[in-house]
Amino acid sequence: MGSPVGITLDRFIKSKQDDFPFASGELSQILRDIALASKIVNREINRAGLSNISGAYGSTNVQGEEQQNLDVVANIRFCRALTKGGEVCAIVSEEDDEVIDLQNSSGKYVVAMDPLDGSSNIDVNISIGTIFSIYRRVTPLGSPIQLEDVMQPGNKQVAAGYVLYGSSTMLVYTTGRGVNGFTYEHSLGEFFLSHPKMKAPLDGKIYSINEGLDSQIDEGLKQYIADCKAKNFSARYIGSLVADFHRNLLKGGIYIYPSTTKAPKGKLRLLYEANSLAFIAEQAGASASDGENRILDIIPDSLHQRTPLYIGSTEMVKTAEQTLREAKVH
Ligand code: P6P
Repeated sequence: MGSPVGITLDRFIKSKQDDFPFASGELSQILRDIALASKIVNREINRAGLSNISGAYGSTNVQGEEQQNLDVVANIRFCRALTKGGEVCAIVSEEDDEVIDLQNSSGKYVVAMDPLDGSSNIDVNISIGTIFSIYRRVTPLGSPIQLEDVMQPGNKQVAAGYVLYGSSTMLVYTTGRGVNGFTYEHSLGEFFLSHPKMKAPLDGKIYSINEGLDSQIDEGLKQYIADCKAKNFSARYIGSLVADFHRNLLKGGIYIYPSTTKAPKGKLRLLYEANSLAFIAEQAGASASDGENRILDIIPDSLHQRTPLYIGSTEMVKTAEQTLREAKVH
Protein backbone atom coordinates (compact mmCIF):
# COMPACT_ATOMS: atom_id res chain seq x y z
CA MET A 1 0.00 0.00 0.00
CA GLY A 2 1.62 3.21 -1.16
CA SER A 3 1.61 6.41 0.84
CA PRO A 4 -1.30 8.76 0.12
CA VAL A 5 -0.46 11.78 -2.02
CA GLY A 6 -0.42 14.80 0.25
CA ILE A 7 1.27 13.10 3.19
CA THR A 8 3.95 15.38 4.62
CA LEU A 9 7.63 14.57 4.14
CA ASP A 10 8.03 14.07 7.87
CA ARG A 11 5.19 11.54 8.03
CA PHE A 12 6.49 9.81 4.90
CA ILE A 13 10.02 9.48 6.30
CA LYS A 14 8.64 8.13 9.55
CA SER A 15 6.45 5.63 7.71
CA LYS A 16 9.47 4.34 5.79
CA GLN A 17 11.73 4.15 8.84
CA ASP A 18 10.79 0.51 9.35
CA ASP A 19 12.51 -0.20 6.01
CA PHE A 20 15.79 0.54 7.78
CA PRO A 21 15.77 -1.20 11.16
CA PHE A 22 19.55 -0.78 11.33
CA ALA A 23 19.25 2.96 10.72
CA SER A 24 17.10 3.50 13.82
CA GLY A 25 16.01 6.90 12.63
CA GLU A 26 19.48 8.24 11.81
CA LEU A 27 18.86 8.37 8.07
CA SER A 28 15.46 9.93 8.76
CA GLN A 29 17.14 12.62 10.82
CA ILE A 30 19.57 13.43 8.00
CA LEU A 31 16.74 13.72 5.49
CA ARG A 32 14.89 16.02 7.88
CA ASP A 33 18.04 18.13 8.35
CA ILE A 34 18.39 18.48 4.56
CA ALA A 35 14.72 19.34 4.15
CA LEU A 36 14.99 22.02 6.84
CA ALA A 37 18.06 23.60 5.24
CA SER A 38 16.39 23.53 1.82
CA LYS A 39 13.43 25.50 3.22
CA ILE A 40 15.83 28.15 4.50
CA VAL A 41 17.79 28.23 1.24
CA ASN A 42 14.52 28.47 -0.67
CA ARG A 43 13.64 31.59 1.32
CA GLU A 44 17.10 33.11 0.72
CA ILE A 45 16.80 32.46 -3.02
CA ASN A 46 13.43 34.15 -3.16
CA ARG A 47 14.80 37.11 -1.23
CA ALA A 48 17.92 37.30 -3.42
CA GLY A 49 15.90 38.62 -6.31
CA LEU A 50 14.65 41.49 -4.18
CA SER A 51 18.00 42.17 -2.51
CA ASN A 52 19.75 42.07 -5.90
CA ILE A 53 17.45 44.81 -7.12
CA SER A 54 18.08 47.01 -4.10
CA GLY A 55 21.62 45.72 -3.67
CA ALA A 56 22.47 46.33 -7.30
CA TYR A 57 24.20 49.54 -6.29
CA GLY A 58 26.04 48.17 -3.34
CA SER A 59 27.07 44.93 -1.72
CA THR A 60 24.44 44.92 1.03
CA ASN A 61 20.94 43.48 0.82
CA VAL A 62 17.59 44.85 2.00
CA GLN A 63 18.43 43.85 5.57
CA GLY A 64 21.62 45.84 5.27
CA GLU A 65 23.55 42.58 5.64
CA GLU A 66 26.75 41.95 3.72
CA GLN A 67 25.65 40.36 0.42
CA GLN A 68 27.07 36.88 0.16
CA ASN A 69 27.00 34.63 -2.87
CA LEU A 70 23.96 32.40 -2.50
CA ASP A 71 25.99 29.26 -3.01
CA VAL A 72 28.12 30.24 -0.02
CA VAL A 73 24.97 30.94 1.98
CA ALA A 74 23.48 27.60 0.93
CA ASN A 75 26.67 25.77 1.90
CA ILE A 76 26.59 27.36 5.35
CA ARG A 77 22.90 26.48 5.83
CA PHE A 78 23.31 22.81 4.87
CA CYS A 79 26.50 22.40 6.92
CA ARG A 80 24.84 24.03 9.93
CA ALA A 81 21.70 21.87 9.70
CA LEU A 82 23.70 18.65 9.31
CA THR A 83 26.04 19.63 12.15
CA LYS A 84 23.12 20.26 14.49
CA GLY A 85 21.38 17.04 13.38
CA GLY A 86 24.40 15.17 14.75
CA GLU A 87 24.19 12.16 12.42
CA VAL A 88 26.77 13.32 9.83
CA CYS A 89 30.50 13.39 10.62
CA ALA A 90 31.82 14.88 7.36
CA ILE A 91 30.72 16.72 4.24
CA VAL A 92 32.29 16.94 0.80
CA SER A 93 30.96 20.14 -0.75
CA GLU A 94 31.53 21.78 -4.09
CA GLU A 95 32.09 24.96 -2.07
CA ASP A 96 35.07 23.61 -0.08
CA ASP A 97 38.32 22.20 -1.47
CA GLU A 98 38.85 20.10 1.68
CA VAL A 99 36.55 17.68 3.49
CA ILE A 100 34.46 19.49 6.13
CA ASP A 101 34.78 17.69 9.48
CA LEU A 102 31.58 18.42 11.43
CA GLN A 103 33.17 17.20 14.68
CA ASN A 104 30.18 14.88 15.18
CA SER A 105 32.31 12.00 16.48
CA SER A 106 29.28 9.73 16.80
CA GLY A 107 28.11 10.57 13.27
CA LYS A 108 27.92 7.38 11.20
CA TYR A 109 27.26 9.12 7.90
CA VAL A 110 29.00 11.25 5.30
CA VAL A 111 27.30 13.65 2.89
CA ALA A 112 28.59 14.74 -0.53
CA MET A 113 26.75 17.74 -1.88
CA ASP A 114 26.52 20.61 -4.31
CA PRO A 115 24.66 23.11 -2.12
CA LEU A 116 23.52 25.25 -5.03
CA ASP A 117 24.20 24.03 -8.55
CA GLY A 118 23.78 26.48 -11.38
CA SER A 119 23.80 29.52 -9.08
CA SER A 120 24.81 31.73 -12.03
CA ASN A 121 21.21 31.26 -13.14
CA ILE A 122 19.79 33.09 -10.12
CA ASP A 123 20.30 36.56 -11.57
CA VAL A 124 18.31 35.58 -14.66
CA ASN A 125 15.62 33.85 -12.62
CA ILE A 126 16.23 30.36 -13.94
CA SER A 127 15.68 27.31 -11.71
CA ILE A 128 18.62 26.06 -9.64
CA GLY A 129 19.18 23.03 -7.43
CA THR A 130 20.79 21.34 -4.47
CA ILE A 131 22.22 17.85 -5.07
CA PHE A 132 23.26 15.41 -2.32
CA SER A 133 24.47 11.88 -1.62
CA ILE A 134 24.55 10.08 1.74
CA TYR A 135 27.07 7.32 2.61
CA ARG A 136 27.85 5.37 5.74
CA ARG A 137 31.39 6.06 6.97
CA VAL A 138 33.70 3.03 6.62
CA THR A 139 36.32 3.82 9.31
CA PRO A 140 35.62 3.31 13.04
CA LEU A 141 33.23 5.72 14.76
CA GLY A 142 35.02 8.56 16.50
CA SER A 143 38.27 8.00 14.62
CA PRO A 144 39.60 10.78 12.36
CA ILE A 145 37.78 11.07 9.04
CA GLN A 146 39.71 9.30 6.27
CA LEU A 147 39.55 9.86 2.53
CA GLU A 148 38.10 6.34 2.20
CA ASP A 149 35.07 7.61 4.14
CA VAL A 150 34.37 10.34 1.61
CA MET A 151 35.62 8.86 -1.65
CA GLN A 152 33.29 5.89 -2.03
CA PRO A 153 31.87 4.67 -5.35
CA GLY A 154 28.29 5.71 -6.05
CA ASN A 155 27.09 2.13 -5.62
CA LYS A 156 27.71 2.54 -1.85
CA GLN A 157 25.20 5.38 -1.44
CA VAL A 158 22.50 4.78 1.18
CA ALA A 159 20.47 7.75 -0.08
CA ALA A 160 20.57 10.55 -2.65
CA GLY A 161 18.37 13.43 -3.67
CA TYR A 162 17.97 16.88 -5.08
CA VAL A 163 16.01 20.03 -4.35
CA LEU A 164 14.75 21.94 -7.38
CA TYR A 165 14.09 25.63 -6.69
CA GLY A 166 11.83 26.18 -9.68
CA SER A 167 8.32 27.39 -10.42
CA SER A 168 7.65 25.29 -7.35
CA THR A 169 10.24 23.95 -4.93
CA MET A 170 10.56 20.17 -4.93
CA LEU A 171 12.56 17.66 -2.91
CA VAL A 172 13.13 14.35 -4.71
CA TYR A 173 15.04 11.52 -3.02
CA THR A 174 15.71 7.80 -2.88
CA THR A 175 16.95 5.49 -0.13
CA GLY A 176 17.30 2.59 -2.55
CA ARG A 177 13.61 1.69 -2.50
CA GLY A 178 12.29 3.82 -5.34
CA VAL A 179 12.10 7.58 -5.87
CA ASN A 180 9.55 9.94 -4.32
CA GLY A 181 8.98 13.64 -4.98
CA PHE A 182 7.68 16.24 -2.55
CA THR A 183 6.42 19.73 -3.34
CA TYR A 184 6.90 22.60 -0.90
CA GLU A 185 3.84 24.51 0.26
CA HIS A 186 5.21 27.89 1.31
CA SER A 187 2.15 28.93 3.30
CA LEU A 188 2.49 25.85 5.51
CA GLY A 189 6.27 25.51 5.40
CA GLU A 190 5.92 21.81 4.61
CA PHE A 191 6.88 19.43 1.78
CA PHE A 192 3.96 17.25 0.65
CA LEU A 193 4.19 13.99 -1.32
CA SER A 194 3.25 14.99 -4.86
CA HIS A 195 5.13 12.46 -7.02
CA PRO A 196 5.00 9.00 -5.40
CA LYS A 197 7.12 6.18 -6.85
CA MET A 198 8.59 8.21 -9.72
CA LYS A 199 9.40 6.15 -12.82
CA ALA A 200 11.23 7.59 -15.84
CA PRO A 201 9.89 6.74 -19.32
CA LEU A 202 12.15 4.04 -20.82
CA ASP A 203 12.57 6.11 -23.97
CA GLY A 204 12.18 9.77 -24.87
CA LYS A 205 12.37 12.45 -27.54
CA ILE A 206 14.20 15.23 -25.67
CA TYR A 207 17.98 15.71 -25.71
CA SER A 208 19.77 18.18 -23.46
CA ILE A 209 23.28 19.24 -24.42
CA ASN A 210 25.13 22.53 -24.92
CA GLU A 211 25.49 22.46 -28.70
CA GLY A 212 27.99 25.29 -28.40
CA LEU A 213 30.43 22.48 -27.57
CA ASP A 214 30.02 20.94 -31.05
CA SER A 215 33.55 21.82 -32.14
CA GLN A 216 35.02 20.11 -29.07
CA ILE A 217 33.21 16.75 -28.99
CA ASP A 218 33.84 13.26 -30.40
CA GLU A 219 32.58 12.31 -33.85
CA GLY A 220 30.38 9.65 -32.25
CA LEU A 221 28.56 12.23 -30.13
CA LYS A 222 28.18 14.50 -33.15
CA GLN A 223 26.56 11.54 -34.90
CA TYR A 224 24.23 10.90 -31.94
CA ILE A 225 23.09 14.55 -31.94
CA ALA A 226 22.55 14.40 -35.71
CA ASP A 227 20.47 11.23 -35.24
CA CYS A 228 18.34 13.01 -32.60
CA LYS A 229 17.71 15.83 -35.06
CA ALA A 230 16.90 13.39 -37.86
CA LYS A 231 14.27 11.87 -35.55
CA ASN A 232 12.83 15.34 -34.88
CA PHE A 233 13.61 15.13 -31.17
CA SER A 234 13.29 18.34 -29.14
CA ALA A 235 16.39 20.13 -27.90
CA ARG A 236 15.87 21.39 -24.36
CA TYR A 237 18.88 22.83 -22.46
CA ILE A 238 18.17 25.01 -19.44
CA GLY A 239 21.79 25.31 -18.34
CA SER A 240 20.76 24.07 -14.92
CA LEU A 241 21.51 20.37 -14.39
CA VAL A 242 18.81 19.67 -11.80
CA ALA A 243 16.12 21.34 -13.92
CA ASP A 244 17.12 19.46 -17.09
CA PHE A 245 17.45 16.18 -15.18
CA HIS A 246 14.08 16.57 -13.45
CA ARG A 247 12.23 17.31 -16.70
CA ASN A 248 13.86 14.34 -18.45
CA LEU A 249 13.02 12.08 -15.48
CA LEU A 250 9.34 13.01 -15.74
CA LYS A 251 8.94 13.29 -19.51
CA GLY A 252 11.71 11.06 -20.87
CA GLY A 253 14.93 12.40 -22.31
CA ILE A 254 18.70 12.38 -22.07
CA TYR A 255 21.08 14.96 -20.57
CA ILE A 256 24.66 14.90 -21.80
CA TYR A 257 27.66 16.80 -20.49
CA PRO A 258 30.43 15.19 -22.55
CA SER A 259 34.16 14.93 -22.59
CA THR A 260 35.49 17.82 -24.68
CA THR A 261 38.89 18.66 -26.13
CA LYS A 262 39.24 21.43 -23.51
CA ALA A 263 37.85 19.30 -20.64
CA PRO A 264 38.44 15.59 -21.36
CA LYS A 265 36.64 14.66 -18.12
CA GLY A 266 33.75 17.02 -18.87
CA LYS A 267 32.48 19.65 -16.41
CA LEU A 268 30.32 17.86 -13.86
CA ARG A 269 31.59 16.42 -10.60
CA LEU A 270 31.41 12.69 -9.85
CA LEU A 271 30.89 12.71 -6.07
CA TYR A 272 28.07 15.21 -5.67
CA GLU A 273 26.49 15.65 -9.08
CA ALA A 274 26.82 12.53 -11.25
CA ASN A 275 26.65 9.91 -8.45
CA SER A 276 23.64 11.47 -6.73
CA LEU A 277 21.59 11.83 -9.90
CA ALA A 278 22.74 8.42 -11.18
CA PHE A 279 21.40 6.71 -8.03
CA ILE A 280 18.07 8.48 -8.45
CA ALA A 281 17.99 7.74 -12.19
CA GLU A 282 18.56 4.00 -11.71
CA GLN A 283 16.01 3.84 -8.89
CA ALA A 284 13.50 5.41 -11.30
CA GLY A 285 14.33 2.90 -14.06
CA ALA A 286 16.60 5.27 -15.97
CA SER A 287 20.37 5.03 -16.59
CA ALA A 288 23.60 6.97 -16.11
CA SER A 289 27.03 6.44 -17.61
CA ASP A 290 30.12 8.36 -18.62
CA GLY A 291 29.38 7.31 -22.20
CA GLU A 292 30.86 3.87 -21.56
CA ASN A 293 30.91 2.93 -17.85
CA ARG A 294 28.09 2.92 -15.28
CA ILE A 295 28.52 6.07 -13.19
CA LEU A 296 27.82 4.26 -9.91
CA ASP A 297 30.73 1.85 -10.46
CA ILE A 298 33.38 4.52 -11.00
CA ILE A 299 35.98 4.33 -8.23
CA PRO A 300 36.75 7.94 -7.20
CA ASP A 301 40.39 8.99 -7.06
CA SER A 302 39.90 12.60 -6.02
CA LEU A 303 37.24 14.58 -4.14
CA HIS A 304 36.27 16.96 -6.90
CA GLN A 305 37.00 14.82 -9.92
CA ARG A 306 34.89 15.41 -12.98
CA THR A 307 33.19 12.87 -15.24
CA PRO A 308 31.37 12.98 -18.55
CA LEU A 309 27.66 12.32 -17.89
CA TYR A 310 25.03 10.65 -20.07
CA ILE A 311 21.89 10.35 -17.93
CA GLY A 312 18.18 9.80 -18.53
CA SER A 313 15.87 7.36 -20.32
CA THR A 314 17.59 4.00 -20.53
CA GLU A 315 16.94 3.45 -24.25
CA MET A 316 18.39 6.87 -25.08
CA VAL A 317 21.51 6.33 -22.96
CA LYS A 318 22.02 2.91 -24.54
CA THR A 319 21.64 4.34 -28.06
CA ALA A 320 24.10 7.13 -27.30
CA GLU A 321 26.65 4.64 -25.91
CA GLN A 322 26.22 2.40 -28.96
CA THR A 323 26.69 5.33 -31.35
CA LEU A 324 29.88 6.32 -29.52
CA ARG A 325 31.16 2.71 -29.70
CA GLU A 326 30.39 2.34 -33.41
CA ALA A 327 32.15 5.62 -34.22
CA LYS A 328 35.29 4.36 -32.47
CA VAL A 329 35.31 1.21 -34.61
CA HIS A 330 35.04 3.02 -37.93
P1 P6P B 1 27.50 24.94 -19.70
C1 P6P B 1 25.78 24.86 -14.07
O1 P6P B 1 26.97 25.63 -14.00
C2 P6P B 1 26.17 23.45 -14.43
O2 P6P B 1 27.00 22.91 -13.46
C3 P6P B 1 24.93 22.59 -14.64
O3 P6P B 1 23.92 22.93 -13.75
C4 P6P B 1 24.56 22.87 -16.07
O4 P6P B 1 23.85 21.80 -16.69
C5 P6P B 1 25.93 23.05 -16.73
O5 P6P B 1 26.83 23.45 -15.71
C6 P6P B 1 25.91 24.12 -17.79
O6 P6P B 1 27.23 24.18 -18.33
O7 P6P B 1 28.96 24.69 -19.99
O8 P6P B 1 26.60 24.32 -20.74
O9 P6P B 1 27.16 26.39 -19.44
